[in-house]
Amino acid sequence: MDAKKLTRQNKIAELYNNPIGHDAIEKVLLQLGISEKWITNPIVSNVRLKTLERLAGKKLGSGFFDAMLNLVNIESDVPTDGKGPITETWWKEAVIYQIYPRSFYDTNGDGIGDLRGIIEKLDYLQELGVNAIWMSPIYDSPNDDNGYDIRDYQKIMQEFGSMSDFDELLLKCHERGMKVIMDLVINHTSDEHEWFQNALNEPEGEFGDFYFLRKDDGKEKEPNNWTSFFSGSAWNYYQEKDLWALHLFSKKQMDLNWDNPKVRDKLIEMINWWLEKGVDGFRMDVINYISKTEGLPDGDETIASMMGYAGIEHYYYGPNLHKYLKEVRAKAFEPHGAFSVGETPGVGMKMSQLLTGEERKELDMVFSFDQLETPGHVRWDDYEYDLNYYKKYITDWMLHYGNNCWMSLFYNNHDNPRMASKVSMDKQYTESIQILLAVMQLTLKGTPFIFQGDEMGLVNYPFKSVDEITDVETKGLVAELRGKGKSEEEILRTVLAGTREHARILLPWNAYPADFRQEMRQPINTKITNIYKELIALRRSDKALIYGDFQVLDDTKDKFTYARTLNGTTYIVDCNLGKDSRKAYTQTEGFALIFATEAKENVSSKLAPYEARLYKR
Ligand code: ISL
Ligand code: CA
Repeated sequence: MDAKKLTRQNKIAELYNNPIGHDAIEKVLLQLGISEKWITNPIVSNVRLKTLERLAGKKLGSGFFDAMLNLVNIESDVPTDGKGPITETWWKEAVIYQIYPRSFYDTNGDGIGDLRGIIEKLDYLQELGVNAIWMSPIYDSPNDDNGYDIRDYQKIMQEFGSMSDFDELLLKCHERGMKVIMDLVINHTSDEHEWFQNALNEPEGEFGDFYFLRKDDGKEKEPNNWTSFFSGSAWNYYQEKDLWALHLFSKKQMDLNWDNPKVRDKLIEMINWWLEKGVDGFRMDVINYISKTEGLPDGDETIASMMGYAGIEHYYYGPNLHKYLKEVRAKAFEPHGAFSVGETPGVGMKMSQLLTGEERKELDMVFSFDQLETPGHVRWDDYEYDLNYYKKYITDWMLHYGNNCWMSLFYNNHDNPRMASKVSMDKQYTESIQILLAVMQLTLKGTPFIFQGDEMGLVNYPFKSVDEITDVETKGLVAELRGKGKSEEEILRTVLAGTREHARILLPWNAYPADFRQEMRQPINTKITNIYKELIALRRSDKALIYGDFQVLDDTKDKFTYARTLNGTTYIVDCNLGKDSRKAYTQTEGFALIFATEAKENVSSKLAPYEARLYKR
């Protein structure tokens, strides 16, 4: 079905009913912390866009409306109803474990995790019960962004080991029935990649058009106003060449020009090379950013101030995104039956349906990030995450995403602080929160992605100073805040709230030499590990927990009680998402209590703070 083209004559309601308009408005509301009730109120929804433009005047500016309409009108498709049967595949049934190799397990004492470390821990992972691993990048890289800046796609990072270590790892995973998912960073390469070096040296040559290189206009001014996610302008100036190059991330992560078919050919060739080695799939880094509006126009200032970054409306759901994804799928993934999960910041549910609908042949799944902060908050805010928001978010997706789409279930990753710490820093609740999160992750509908260390009960690390942090994103932010004259105390608070470094501390395996960065080790909570084992085994033993229907039984404040049902088997999951005790679900006659946060014999008619129980019939 085709989407209707919209103009300023249309009403707010019509914009909101358009799938892309819907997601864009929701994103803005979420960012501003405004309830969607505001937009569905008839007084507001009946207003024509041109009237809103006049009323809002300078506040929104006409560029804002142009940007919204452009975004909406480049999408000609609408999602299907998704009411057909669910197709069964291995990646829907898998429990995937994310490894951040640098901090997973170090076997040679240089302080850096390595491939041999992963090989040595395969028994551990198998015992845990996970049947797929996703490894953050292990390719050759100067490590400006810990491997997300790739210098050579077909070489292993020296600190991590060699290609023969990799081959052994792949083989040993497959011997254990475990799938291997690689990280594919193809929105950008390192500035040290030979393509970029060639492009700089010979801008008129074959590689000149592999990136976004722009001649200076004589004023040493950036070609547009786009900003980088790692602070400052998204353009780097190469004085000796008098050229600017685009980088949405660090100055050493240069955006590839996907509009050049040779770029796509080279990347597809490389992907096929890995697939032929036998890897089972890819997690695709910021894959929704690969197509940019032609001519790279300035970003709208209103959107920039709402979102914190200028230019995103020109690439987060770009004009050729679907086309490029279909091409990669058809020429690489499809012939190998490989799995793909896209990392897609900023993309909402309708956009995700258009990216992952099984009939569309683009991606298998996406990571959508709007669940990670409550409305009105950004990662750097020091606040307590209210799980009632997660309940609302996840319920909406599970009920409306459609049977032709499949969700990823995750709470954190290598880019985020640990969710358990975000919910509460109060130690008396930590363990219960961790158990609660595990119960939900392994009983909700979708594919769970466990982040390394979650199963050990790890929490955020209490950094004492910003100097302890090596991450390029955090360093950029610290410099920016200092420039704005913020106090060191305030800066540390911001960093502690949001830094990615929390997720990147070396895992505290017992086998380290005693003196090795002792101060950073947290004790492993084996109770949590055992609970993960139990729940993973349970999930893998019963398709009701995978494909089963999802139904909400109680979603009053702090309560999240739901059922999963398939072919006569029903599970009831009864959760308390808050700090006060709550009435436990009572309609459990005929059900057996199969899991509880508290010892099973102690369960009462009340759920303790953050308690979770699981029943089966
Ligand atoms: O910068 C953001 C907005 O605050 C993030 O949402 C960002 O877009 C997202 O974290 C992208 O992450 C991925 O690409 C980065 C890399 O540094 C991350 O580690 C990776 O997960 C650049 O490759
Ligand atoms: Ca090492």
